[in-house]
Amino acid sequence: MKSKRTGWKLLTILVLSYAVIIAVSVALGWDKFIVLDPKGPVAEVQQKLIILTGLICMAVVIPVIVLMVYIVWKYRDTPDNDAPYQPEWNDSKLLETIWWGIPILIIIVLSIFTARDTYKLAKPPVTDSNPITIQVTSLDWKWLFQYPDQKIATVNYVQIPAGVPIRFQLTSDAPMNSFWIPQLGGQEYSMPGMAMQLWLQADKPGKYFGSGANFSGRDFAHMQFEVESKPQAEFNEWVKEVKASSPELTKEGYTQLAKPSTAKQEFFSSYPDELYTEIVDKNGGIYMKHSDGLNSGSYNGSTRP
Ligand SMILES: [Cu+2]
Repeated sequence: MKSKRTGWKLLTILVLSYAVIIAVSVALGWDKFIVLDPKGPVAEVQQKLIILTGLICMAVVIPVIVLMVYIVWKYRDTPDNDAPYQPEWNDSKLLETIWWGIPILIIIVLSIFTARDTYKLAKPPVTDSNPITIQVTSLDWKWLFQYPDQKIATVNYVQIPAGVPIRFQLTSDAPMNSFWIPQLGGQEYSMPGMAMQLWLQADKPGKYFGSGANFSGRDFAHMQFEVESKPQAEFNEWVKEVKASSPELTKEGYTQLAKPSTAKQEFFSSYPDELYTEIVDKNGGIYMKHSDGLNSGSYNGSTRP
């Protein structure tokens, strides 16, 4: 009798603790779940997919938890328990069908929606504006951004025009990392010798958090960058200002920058031509291009920027 009461006490404490943890994190930190606070079309599609996946998973999680409690209670070891005892029972076509059928259905539904969105997001978001390209290199332990159309470069800061699709090209001149701006969309790997492509867009002006999402050594935790989305006119002004007031990034300057260290935000009025392709080529020179659909991924270097 005594152990039974202890069991209930333990269960009550457990349930209450979970309730407190959930209540506190919702009250204090709901707005910090930036993955669920999309600010552009790519992140919006992905948020819907995350929510759909979460809801479908509930079709498994909730029955499993309910059944677990029910079975523990029903077959509990007390003298007056009249639950059937069937040691020879070993087969049920009905149960087999249920517990294989539900997961198969879930996988089919998730595959359809995931494939649909993956193909959709490999293409630029649909807008009236022309996309711009930004070339991103992850270094030990900082991010370099080059603007091939504007011919400026920045470190740990990237400004983008609002409402314009951005074609990020990603590579690494250090251990691989992962480029992530949670409110604009999911992460994509940056790898030495390979140029990956990631379309993102911010709908409105604003500041967004960006970071490396793949461990890459000692100061990995400092590989954060600021993303600022501005109206097109202000973006153009900013480009002019950087061109007028910032130093050049020279070859020597890049060599210094690439050395392992952390960095503050930096701005450069120009950079060596072909710096990006040299970084990709010296490590292998593979250019992935997804903009015409997934099948055009290329391993032969024929789809250079
Ligand atoms: Cu790769």
